[in-house]
Amino acid sequence: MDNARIADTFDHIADLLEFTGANPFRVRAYRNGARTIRDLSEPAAAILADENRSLTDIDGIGKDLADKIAALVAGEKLPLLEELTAQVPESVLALMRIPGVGPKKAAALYKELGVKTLDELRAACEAGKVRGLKGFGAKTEQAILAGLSVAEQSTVRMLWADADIEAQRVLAHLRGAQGVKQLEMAGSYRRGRDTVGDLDVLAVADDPEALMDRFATIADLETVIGRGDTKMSVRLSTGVQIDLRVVPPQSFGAALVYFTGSKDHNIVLRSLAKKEGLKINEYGVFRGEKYVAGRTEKEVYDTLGLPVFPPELREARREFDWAAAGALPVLVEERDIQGDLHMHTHATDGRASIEDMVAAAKKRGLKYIAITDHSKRVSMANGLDAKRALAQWKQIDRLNAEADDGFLVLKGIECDILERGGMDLPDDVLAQADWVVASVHYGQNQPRAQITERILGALEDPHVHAIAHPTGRLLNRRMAYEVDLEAVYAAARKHHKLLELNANPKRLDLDDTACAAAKERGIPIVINTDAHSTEGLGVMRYGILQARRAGLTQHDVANARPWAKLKKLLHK
Ligand code: DGT
Ligand code: CA
Ligand code: CA
Ligand code: ZN
Repeated sequence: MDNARIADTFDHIADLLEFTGANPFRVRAYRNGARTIRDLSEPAAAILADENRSLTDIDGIGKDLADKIAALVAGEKLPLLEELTAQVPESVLALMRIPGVGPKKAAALYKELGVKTLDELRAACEAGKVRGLKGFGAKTEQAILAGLSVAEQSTVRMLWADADIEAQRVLAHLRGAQGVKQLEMAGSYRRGRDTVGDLDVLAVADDPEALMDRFATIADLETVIGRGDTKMSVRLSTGVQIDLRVVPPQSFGAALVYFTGSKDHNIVLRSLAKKEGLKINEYGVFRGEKYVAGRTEKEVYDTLGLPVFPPELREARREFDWAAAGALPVLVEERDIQGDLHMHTHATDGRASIEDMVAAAKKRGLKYIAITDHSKRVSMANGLDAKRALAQWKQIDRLNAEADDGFLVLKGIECDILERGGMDLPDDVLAQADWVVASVHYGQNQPRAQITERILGALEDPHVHAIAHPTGRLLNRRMAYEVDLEAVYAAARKHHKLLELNANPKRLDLDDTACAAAKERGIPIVINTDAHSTEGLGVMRYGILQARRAGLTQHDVANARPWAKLKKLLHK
């Protein structure tokens, strides 16, 4: 069992324990264990296999957890998990995963109202029964209803980052078949959508049967949903569905265009083709019955006098206008990024030291970073008060003074925007930072006007430089809070502030359409990783994908320039 699955198992145990009303310390031990294992930089199995090392050497892993990890790695079942599973009805598990519910509230709903299923939960909310429970209230009831809608969608769409792991595995596996000439992932995965419904693979192969036989041997296969002469669909045990299509070489480009989509992009293509007296489908471009093109995407787009659109732009948003004007943007790339301006260290809820983060950032080719630990309001993460922030910045001053390679560490902070409005740290402290990102972490259920006011207040604050994860969404888990983004754009523009595209694959916030709107209004976007470990710096690419979908160029991305130039974007 790999680290991610071990961590999921521990999280699951914690949920079940919490549901059954177990000791909170025991619950927390499993949650912390899950986090530790998830962030481990090597497989737990490797540590177990090394007789000179022990899992208990890792902070937060005691004997009990270590034994359970060993059992899981050995493929054994955990008696504790079996026991808990027997106590908790299956359908109740789905209740706990509703954004805004969680194990404790699920237990109350189950015990007090007898709610066992999502349908019963919706009915109870709609009947106004939930608001009467201790610790719930009308607002919670509203939040649960909203969460139910998120949950209904989230059962089918995976995060792009998770889809990527499966996509790479599928491609690697299929490449092992004899006579594969071309292989490409299409669909929403190729377009870089923040979430992906299913994977669509296209292939050219000498022997389609051999390729499909190979497909049937992929690890974690649950069922073959269907198989024909040139098409096969499977479902993996993770629930991921994959469609494979084998096409003749002269159709590969046409099929790639067709199955990359989006559907709306294809509709525009077909109507443009019609105007030229052409017909375009997944087999090729035709004039009457005569095949004219289809071997490559370029051949297909050439027949319509169009450029080969980067897949990220194929959403029938602006791409055809841009092409008509000969002004297709040159999209930002990860190698354009010079700095990363949002990350945490072990001073708060990160796992690495400043020095570790600097070394990892240099390895990634960055020229500067900002250390932005949490401010004190985030007590759960041991947020910094004024004294600790100032001490950390002194340490950064020393690091910069010792540096001989021009790498710059900025004195930063992720300062909370308080529930009542205003910043979590005093002006004279913030004034000493090089870089301040402001965030809403608490009071996310406040009314739209109130949350908007808080964010506008931060944008007006002369010490704040950017708003982090401006809508607070967590994909598949929590919807964006209510906020008037038009007002936020207007204030950001007026006060020369930046808006973040948080690259964490669970956030991707601002999303692609909001980034495009910000660009139109002249607001630079800063793409940050919000890393909580050295590995966390690797999520930059997910942010880049969304920036590309927004049509952002190198110029539109603030941190695709040296710090000295970025500073000029900011009004001091
Ligand atoms: P997903 O899987 O929901 O994240 O989104 P897609 O875009 O991957 O959609 P999917 O898997 O249903 O189909 C893949 C592509 O195939 C889609 O982007 C465009 C093309 N396609 C599928 N069905 C149709 C259709 O009825 N008409 C047209 N024009 N294209 C289609
Ligand atoms: Ca798809
Ligand atoms: Ca599909
Ligand atoms: Zn952060």
